Amino acid sequence: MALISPSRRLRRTPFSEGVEAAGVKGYTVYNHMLLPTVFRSVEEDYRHLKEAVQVWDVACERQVELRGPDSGRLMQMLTPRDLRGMLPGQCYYVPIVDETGGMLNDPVAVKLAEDRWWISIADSDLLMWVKGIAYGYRLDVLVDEPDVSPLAIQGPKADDLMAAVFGDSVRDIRFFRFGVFDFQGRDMVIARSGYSKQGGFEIYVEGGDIGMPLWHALMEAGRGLDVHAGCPNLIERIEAGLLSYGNDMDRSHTPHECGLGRFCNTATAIGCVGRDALLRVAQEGPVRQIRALEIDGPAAPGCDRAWSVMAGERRVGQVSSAAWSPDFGTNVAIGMVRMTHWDEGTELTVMAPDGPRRVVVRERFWL
Ligand code: THG
Repeated sequence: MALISPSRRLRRTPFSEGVEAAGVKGYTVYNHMLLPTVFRSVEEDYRHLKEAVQVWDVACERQVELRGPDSGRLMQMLTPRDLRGMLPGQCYYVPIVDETGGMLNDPVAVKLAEDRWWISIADSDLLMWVKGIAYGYRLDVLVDEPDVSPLAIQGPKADDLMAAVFGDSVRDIRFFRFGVFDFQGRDMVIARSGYSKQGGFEIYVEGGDIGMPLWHALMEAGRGLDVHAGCPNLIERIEAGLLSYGNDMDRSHTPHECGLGRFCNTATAIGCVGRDALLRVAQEGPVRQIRALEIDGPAAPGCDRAWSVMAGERRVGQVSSAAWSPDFGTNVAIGMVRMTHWDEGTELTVMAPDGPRRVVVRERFWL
């Protein structure tokens, strides 16, 4: 593939210098920002992620900040997940839907205080939708993108690395909770979360100037832990069933079709703009849904367009992400399958770019 041309529109991050020094080999664009995709090779990165610890530049997980007395009300307008029980110090994975119940984004909401939230967004311009709603409803809230850049520490040795830099108390952070920790006199929000199933943390780095000092401190402290620069890993995230907005779902899908029904409480999410639409579709339940899929044959090529899934002559779904899994010894994939063919063990045919292959519907890869 040709090189990607740098420009001001394609934003660098506070950690780009470290990423480049670590020998990044590939990037994608995410929220108009560079997101590394490969360091050594996708398979080597995968193995290392499962055995050691990695530092990920995920600054592209931009924050939409809500500040002011109406921020809680605005947050609830955006999502069908009931936020009434959510306390400051908690993070929630929240589907964000439009007035038709279509998925606009699937961010992590971080409740900093009753009147202050960060929405840690996936790859869509959510800021504009949120600003539009705040303005249209005359809400008393400021909506902006602050200078906050997440840095993820992922892998089985993440606790040891974090404890070396921030002290042993980081070990006490519970899943999807955060605490505030000091680094060189600066407050850092640190959550136990991240886009892998290997465990770890996300540091919300406020102020680009402190990015490289923190990067160096982590690399220095992690020498004995085999720390390496890494990035969200395609193979591991498919095995883990973590969805990728824009790849696995978009505005044409409801949260239920995305398998995100467990993050919806539509009946009690009073104020959610997509509530009526979702209540209507939730009556019958979805007729297509995200599934884990196993694709036969040798390592499949990258999925850069939807691959049709067929039952004989009939199109019954599509594959949206696929990768060879060394640990499972097969191609793992994520796709959307019609209800008539979505049961565990159903055998179908996927039209991969190099020809048709057998594909089997799986409940999930993990467990
Ligand atoms: N962390 C933060 N921001 C993000 C991501 C992240 N923004 C972009 C993108 N990732 C958003 N998408 C996801 C998808 C899955 C999860 C988080 C963000 C996730 N899901 C777990 C699961 O499905 O098993 C846990 C969900 C739960 O139990 O609450 O972690 O990674 N800051």
